[in-house]
Amino acid sequence: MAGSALIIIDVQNDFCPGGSLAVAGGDEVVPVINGLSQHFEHVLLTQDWHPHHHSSFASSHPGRQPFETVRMAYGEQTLWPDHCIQGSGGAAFHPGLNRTKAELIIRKGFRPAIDSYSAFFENDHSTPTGLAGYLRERGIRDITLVGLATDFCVAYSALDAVAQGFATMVRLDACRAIDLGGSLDAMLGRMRQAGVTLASN
Ligand code: VGL
Ligand code: ZN
Repeated sequence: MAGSALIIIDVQNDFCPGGSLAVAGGDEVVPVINGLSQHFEHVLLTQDWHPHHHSSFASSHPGRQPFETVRMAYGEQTLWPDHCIQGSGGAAFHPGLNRTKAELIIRKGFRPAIDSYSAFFENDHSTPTGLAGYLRERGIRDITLVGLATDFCVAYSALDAVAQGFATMVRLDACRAIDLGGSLDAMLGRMRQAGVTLASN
């Protein structure tokens, strides 16, 4: 489709089976996304890219466990197992993901004190990644989001995308969820409410 972009969120080894923050069936999205890529004029990737001792890691908070929540300067933050360490194999894209067509890789989560789920803004909801400007300057108005995880990085990217005025679709068949304490249903509801088109094929 002309003027439209496929944005592939965090299809990285650590989010796939065997990885440190494995999403159930995470690797199953790879062939689906490879097929979809053929139909888009623009293909972009995001890559979760944390320094060692990142503040979103439970290991950086003595006495805290992964999947607990802490209060940070910018609000509530879920604590995660160490994952997607810059330059590590876990941070690499799934080897089966076809990246030949990708025009841009947006890295996020590289600031030690702040996490970034969304491809557009960090978790303070005000520090931009530059993606909105890139898309606008290239004349891209329609975006389709796929990847990992549905209820975190995909969902927050989709919410920011509609708020930034992009026509936004999430292809759920090309996403898999973490589903932490009902987060999948909650985020599907928020996306629907915000005007994100949720599609399954
Ligand atoms: C993600 C948790 C922590 C994601 C990234 O890609 O959805 N989730 N970092
Ligand atoms: Zn992360």
